[in-house]
Amino acid sequence: MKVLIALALLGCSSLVKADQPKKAIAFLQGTSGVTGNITLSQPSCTEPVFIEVTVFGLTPGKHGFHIHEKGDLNDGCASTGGHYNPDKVTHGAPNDQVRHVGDLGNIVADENGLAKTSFSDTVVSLYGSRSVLGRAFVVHAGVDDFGKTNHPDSLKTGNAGGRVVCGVIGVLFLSDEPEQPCSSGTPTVLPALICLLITFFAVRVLGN
Ligand SMILES: *[C@@H]1O[C@H](CO)[C@@H](O)[C@H](O)[C@H]1NC(C)=O
Ligand SMILES: [Cu+2]
Ligand SMILES: [Zn+2]
Repeated sequence: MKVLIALALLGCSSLVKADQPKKAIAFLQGTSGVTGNITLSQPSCTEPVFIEVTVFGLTPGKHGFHIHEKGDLNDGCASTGGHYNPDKVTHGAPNDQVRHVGDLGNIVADENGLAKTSFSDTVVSLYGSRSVLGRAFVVHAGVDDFGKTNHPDSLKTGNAGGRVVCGVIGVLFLSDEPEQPCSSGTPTVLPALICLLITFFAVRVLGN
């Protein structure tokens, strides 16, 4: 009997579906001589995405850093469209309540032109219909003012100046498993709970 219960518990626990982690990479190249890459990794659709940035050859100082709408590099960074903004709201800082999905603030290059940083973001996602896969990172010549100045472009683009370098966000790792609908955990453990309940009653009936 104990063996049976153990087997049933094992069977039930296998019904808990874990989200498959996803990883993406944008390789930066272009005519400016600025190079580098940006990797994104996200363990599941309810967790923040972790972004690691390495960019070489920038002018020292702050550079606006965004995800733009399109992965179209036909006309270089110019054809990547505006900031990725599915909610049609105004431009902001990464920690603002109101911001474009693509608003990731500034990266800072040191005296050697190297910008190396990593951070988490809870708005950008690699899952679902708002996934940034296939869109493009753009590094700007100037500073993103987070929509907080009087410049006419401030609430649109952060007035971050020209587009220095860009790269399309492509797949680095995707699971072969079909994607689960994004939910905060409960429904994915539901089949396992039902399974446990059935086991519990079966054991009682058999035990009598
Ligand atoms: C990204 O760039 C860094 C720094 O040059 C390098 O160490 C790393 O291997 C690159 N990652 C990929 C996946 O190419
Ligand atoms: Cu931009
Ligand atoms: Zn923006």
